[in-house]
Amino acid sequence: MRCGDNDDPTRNPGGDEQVGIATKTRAKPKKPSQFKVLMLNDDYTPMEFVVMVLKRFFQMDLEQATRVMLHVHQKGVGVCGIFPYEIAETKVNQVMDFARQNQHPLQCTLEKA
Ligand code: TYC
Repeated sequence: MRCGDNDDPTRNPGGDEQVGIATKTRAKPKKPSQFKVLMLNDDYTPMEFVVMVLKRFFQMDLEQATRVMLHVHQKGVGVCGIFPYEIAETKVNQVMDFARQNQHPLQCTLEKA
C-alpha cells in the first residue's frame, strides 16, 4: 500500500485517523530549562512597593509577598519564582520597567535553576 492509500473502510472505522503523517519522538526528550527570577535588596525601594511588585507580577497574596520581601530585605536576595526562560525574562523586564517608572532602584535578575 502506498503512503496515503486508505480505501479499506475497515481500516479506519472512526475516520479520525491521520494518514501519511510521520512523527519522530526523541529518545530523550529535553524539558525546557528553568530559570529562577531573583529579587535583590537595596536601601531605597520602599517595602510596600516590593510587596506590590510581588503581588502584581508573581501572583502572590499579601502574606506570601510580605514573607518574600522580608527575606530579600534580610538576606540580600530571594527567589520570586521559577519559570521557562522566556517567561522569566519577561517577568524581569516587567519588574525593572515598573520600578524605573516609579523611580525606584529595585533590581531583579535571572539565574539558571
Ligand atoms: N531594603 C528596603 C528598605 O529597607 C526594602 C527592600 C526589600 C528593597 C526588598 C528591595 O528587593 C527588596 N526599604
